[in-house]
Amino acid sequence: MAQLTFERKYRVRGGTLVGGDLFDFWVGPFYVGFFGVTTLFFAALGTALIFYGASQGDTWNPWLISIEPPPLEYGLGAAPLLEGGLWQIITMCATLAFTSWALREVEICRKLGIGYHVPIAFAFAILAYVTLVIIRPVLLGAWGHGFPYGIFSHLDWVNNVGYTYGNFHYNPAHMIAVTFFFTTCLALALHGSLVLSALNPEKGEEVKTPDHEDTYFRDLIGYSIGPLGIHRLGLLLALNAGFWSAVCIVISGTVWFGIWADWWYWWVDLPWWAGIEGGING
Ligand code: UQ2
Repeated sequence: MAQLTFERKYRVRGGTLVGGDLFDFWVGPFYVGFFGVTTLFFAALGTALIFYGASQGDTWNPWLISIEPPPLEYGLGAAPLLEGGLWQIITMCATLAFTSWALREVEICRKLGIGYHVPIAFAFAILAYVTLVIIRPVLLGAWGHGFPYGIFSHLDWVNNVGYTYGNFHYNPAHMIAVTFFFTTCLALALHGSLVLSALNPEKGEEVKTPDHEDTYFRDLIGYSIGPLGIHRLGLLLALNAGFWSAVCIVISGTVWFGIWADWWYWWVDLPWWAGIEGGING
């Protein structure tokens, strides 16, 4: 069936978490629902506040516009609008918009009777953001530890936080996260290329079956993870990339305060090579 004809078939009532039938309708191709309304509301309010904040700043250069979090002195208190208060409200709007979007995904899953894989995956992305602007600032005792909402300014923030802890590349959770990001790229490159090689033949040629895909990797490395397995693997890799990113930042300044390179002295300091000749402790 063509997209535009089968869509109607799946427009079933119910599955809503909130609001019953009240918002259970579509606008064009879009399902609305209670959380469609809240997504739109918080996204629009947050965006409007970003523009208001920009109008109160000293530039309209899109690279330089920045909505700053409050100075550290405000701790976890509410700040005046133009001294980080806007950042606080925008952060709330963003978090509620993202969460609403995830719950709208849940409602659509329920309508269709499919698994919750997509909202669960999105929840990891939300977790990464919330870790940066809520969880870690709360643990450190000041909203000022959140990152500023600007293109260059957030890059400066990453740079400065990185050097505060020496060099993030020595952060073990950062290492794990980066490894997952790269492995995710490897898996998607393998998967995307393999599927296209079989499903997108030259003119006049026939589409090949999943058997061809399995056989390709059996021939190459003696193992195929399978057409379902590759998607499980891909999801696992991607979720871990986001998760370990959140771990990497939340442990910086909460469980480890110094430079990350020093963390590795646990290895150098292992008792069984204390005093080895020529060694660092020798
Ligand atoms: C596969 C398979 C697919 C795939 C890919 C593989 C038919 C269409 C890419 C091969 C993947 C393997 C062997 C796992 C690689 C491991 C890592 C950590 C990247 O077998 O089934 O389905 O797309």
